[in-house]
Amino acid sequence: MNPGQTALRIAPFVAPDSFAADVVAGLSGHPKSLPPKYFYDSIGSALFERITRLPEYYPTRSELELLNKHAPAIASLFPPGCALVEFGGGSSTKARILLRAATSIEAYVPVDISGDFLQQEAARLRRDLPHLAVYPVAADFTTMTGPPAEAADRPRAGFFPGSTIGNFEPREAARFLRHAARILGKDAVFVVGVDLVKPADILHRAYNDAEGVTAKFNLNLLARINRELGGNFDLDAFEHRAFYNSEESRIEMHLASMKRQTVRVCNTAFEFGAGETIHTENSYKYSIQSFRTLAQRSGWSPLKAWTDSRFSVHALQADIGA
Ligand code: AVI
Repeated sequence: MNPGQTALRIAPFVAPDSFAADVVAGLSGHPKSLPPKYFYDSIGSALFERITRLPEYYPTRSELELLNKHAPAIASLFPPGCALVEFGGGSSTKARILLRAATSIEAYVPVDISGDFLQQEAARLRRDLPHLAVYPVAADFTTMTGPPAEAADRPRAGFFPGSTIGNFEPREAARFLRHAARILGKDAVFVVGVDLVKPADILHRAYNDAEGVTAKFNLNLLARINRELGGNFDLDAFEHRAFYNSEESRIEMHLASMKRQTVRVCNTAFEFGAGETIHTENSYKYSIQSFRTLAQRSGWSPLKAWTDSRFSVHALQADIGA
């Protein structure tokens, strides 16, 4: 997920036995779709890592620059003695920027489904920042019911970088923000990275890179179905498509069938027409104001936003308690 690190962005929402059921349900739908959380097996995570370094994919670079530039201002918002809870914090590259800048942070609590990777990162952090208490929590943060025990007695700040919130439908994003407000508690500060609406050609290039890495990332979903569920997708008979849907303010990714064909997965036959697509991902883009409005409807008051006109980092304050 972050440049300079081994890619291990394991999706935070995957129950191991639901893959087959989700694939069959998604391919049975009209239109066909697959949940984007399944992009992130080890191959998909490595491909995503390559995406973050592509010249056309600006979000990761923009966010790192914003965090580096504004870390002291962001750090000044955190309450003394707080625990920083990172939602999906498998890799701590971005959190480290805040952890180094904010002496107010005494504990770091990354919550991620990928337990092994969390432990490795925690060990590295303990070595690099010996004053910091590091409590990795292997859990699905979307279903976590309260603050992690390790952070329960401290004031809390939250961190959700990467514009991962853009991969939620707006209604799910609102639900997640309310959920985070309950977990972090009254008056908590929440730092959220959000990609901005911008001219379609810049967005188009970011999701249709010249090297074809995003295409490989998208097609890996079909390869994963073949590997893990014994599917027989012919990868040469599907094509990556990504375009900006301006009415919905989102990049849509699809896999288009290049011909009429039948594919078998889990003993079920799925018919594809020529040109029919599987919708694999939405990546919503917000303006500063549209994200603030979403946050305000979801239990948060906007404190400040930093932007380079491509990407934004928002600081929010919780106005509802746990
Ligand atoms: C993880 N997420 C914020 C990325 C995005 O830009 O929506 C996933 C991605 N899909 C294609 N390229 C990158």
